Amino acid sequence: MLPHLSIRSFLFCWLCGSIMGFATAAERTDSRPNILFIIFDDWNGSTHAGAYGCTWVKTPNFDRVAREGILFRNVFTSNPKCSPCRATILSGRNTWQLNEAVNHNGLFPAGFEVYPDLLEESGYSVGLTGKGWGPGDFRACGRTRNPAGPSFDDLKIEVPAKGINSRDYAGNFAAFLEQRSKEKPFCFWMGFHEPHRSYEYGSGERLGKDLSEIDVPKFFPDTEIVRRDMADYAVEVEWGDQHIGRAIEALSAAGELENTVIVVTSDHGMPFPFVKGQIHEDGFHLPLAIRWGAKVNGGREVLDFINVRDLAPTFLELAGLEVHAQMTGKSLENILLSTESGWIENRDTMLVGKERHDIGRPFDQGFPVRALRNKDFLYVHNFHPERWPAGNPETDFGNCDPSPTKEAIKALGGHFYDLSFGLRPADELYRISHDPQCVDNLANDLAFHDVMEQMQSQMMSMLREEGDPRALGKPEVFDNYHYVGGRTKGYETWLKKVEEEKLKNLRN
Ligand SMILES: [Ca+2]
Repeated sequence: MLPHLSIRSFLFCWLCGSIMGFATAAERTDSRPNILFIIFDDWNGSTHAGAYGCTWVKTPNFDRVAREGILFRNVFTSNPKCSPCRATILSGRNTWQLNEAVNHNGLFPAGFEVYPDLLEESGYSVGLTGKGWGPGDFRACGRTRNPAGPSFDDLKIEVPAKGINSRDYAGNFAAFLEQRSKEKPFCFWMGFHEPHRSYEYGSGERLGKDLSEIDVPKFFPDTEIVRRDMADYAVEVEWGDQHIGRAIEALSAAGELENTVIVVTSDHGMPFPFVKGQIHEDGFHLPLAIRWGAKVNGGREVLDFINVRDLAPTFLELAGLEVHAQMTGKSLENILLSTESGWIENRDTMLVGKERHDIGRPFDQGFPVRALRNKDFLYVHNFHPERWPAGNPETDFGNCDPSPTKEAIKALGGHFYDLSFGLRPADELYRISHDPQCVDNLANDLAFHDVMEQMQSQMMSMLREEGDPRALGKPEVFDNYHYVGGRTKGYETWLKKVEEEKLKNLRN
């Protein structure tokens, strides 16, 4: 469906063009804002950025975007893993509203509209460098290109760094700026591969990180191995941050900085046990900074709860389009154009969840969870507490990336092992205002019984309204969706054993 300009947005664009578009007006007939969307892969940015108070990860360019624009304090992914989070960003829907795209390493159904396509249809030039939507298969359902945008070959644009593993994001973006159609606004997706693993062991110290400055969270043992692993992660974050700076320089050189909405975020928390892929605050709480020249009053901090599904509706509205009817997120336009800080629209409740991530359980089972976060608490419901949250021990906890920290915790056992790899109860309740790292489960504390009951009921009611099959008595759909990723070494042999055991028990 071709989107249409609303009258209000048309006037807004015309005014923007009249007031601000002089730098590019000579070449541009369409003065709608450009959109540069920058996404890190596995960055725990809401704690590991200078703008949020971190001293051992240096992010001067993210901090600049925040300082000259807005720093968002409460931003969440609907599902803390690469493909489902990115599917939410692109489609403006929560992951349980996306059929197969709810799962990691699954398919991206053709029936869901994504904002890069809608902007392109309305006259934008679109482009993509680095990691878009994935891992998964977008072709199986009839798509011919990554939902995050076309390749440079499709665009016939020559760039300095080609291929899926290209790390010269800013160089590629500068080439895009140079060779794109200059009459049109653009929408560009810059997807860093950092700080996803793997890392060069000891690179943090080699590049000057002082291990004594690392802030080790409560859910890890405070050891040299963990500190070194976190220092190595920090230098990967800093690589991405440099590319934010270079992208801003390229925009400035092209005369497009004033009229570009720059958005910087991440898909979920760091690739360490207890965090990536897990429903804990560090897993799903994201960084977000948005700069838009003089249009957005700088130096502001917003406390409203933002879901990454709010981005697609925002981009459409800023481009003067109606928000697509499929999108369940809510545009941030009013928040961006407000001059206030703090709570602006009193958005103070958020749903989070997951189904299947990486395999490591028998019969491709996921670890289904739904959670509700409000100002003070996080309530988590694990629908299958008998399953292993990070994957089965027999397949080396396949939903947790291999790392020195993972090995250290496995070797140590005990409390830290249980936190990262052990079975979890059906219900968890964390008082985020007192326990932001989610290490003290209050679900069995009678003092919080009423809070938990109220949140449980509110969560299920919200999920039913959203049409979540998990809340509507049809949970079987999720584990039946295709899995297109690889399996842990030894999985097939182990699965055979599990099946033999099952048959034996049936005969007995
Ligand atoms: Ca990721």
